[in-house]
Amino acid sequence: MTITITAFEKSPDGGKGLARDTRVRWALEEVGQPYDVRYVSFAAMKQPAHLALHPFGQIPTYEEDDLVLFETGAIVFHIADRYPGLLPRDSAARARAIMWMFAALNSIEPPILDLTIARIVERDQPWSKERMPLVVARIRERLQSLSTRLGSTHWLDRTFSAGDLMMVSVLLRLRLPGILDEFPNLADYVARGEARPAYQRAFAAQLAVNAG
Ligand code: GTB
Repeated sequence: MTITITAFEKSPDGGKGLARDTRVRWALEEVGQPYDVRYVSFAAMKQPAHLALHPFGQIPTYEEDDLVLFETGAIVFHIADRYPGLLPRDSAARARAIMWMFAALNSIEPPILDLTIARIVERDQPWSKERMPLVVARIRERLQSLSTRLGSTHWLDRTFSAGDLMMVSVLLRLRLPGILDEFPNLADYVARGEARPAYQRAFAAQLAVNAG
């Protein structure tokens, strides 16, 4: 059984690990599964061969025997479900870890994505400057709630899980705009995630391709 994922031929972030293949690499490293990577250009992503794997013409995708998946939530959940290491055995704790995965993707990532859109796609719109404080305020509101819930604990629900993997992956994007540092316990939480050997291996693997 070979696992193959797709990733940018050259990520626009130059190897900061912000493209979404990093979270899939991280999950595979956590569970100790080797994987191959097929690198695709922006043009190739919109061609029929890739669209057959990913209807929206994006990365990452995940192939394992006959199974083809897209959407990092589904991919990381599949990895966590199939291989031990990312979901607790206790069924209530497992349900909570899955809840945190959804929280990362449904409640935290959307306002963060909105900021990316505001800063890049909508930058030249006449209303862009005026809208920005609202966009940032929505992120701060969510981070404040998350920060309060996390408190001084290391992980969202006692032990590291796929929920933390997804939450850290989502929060990482806020380091550059400086918003993450406004919440010291969240900044420490992200640093704890990044310090994990599995994350380090995932980061190094994508850096080797994207640096420069
Ligand atoms: N919901 C999907 C998932 O979670 O899998 C979203 C997938 C997605 O947005 N993929 C992006 C993509 O393929 C790459 S990760 N974009 C190309 C396209 O749509 O044509 C998003 C991303 C890209 C670049 C940076 N960066 O350079 O900092 C960060 C994140």
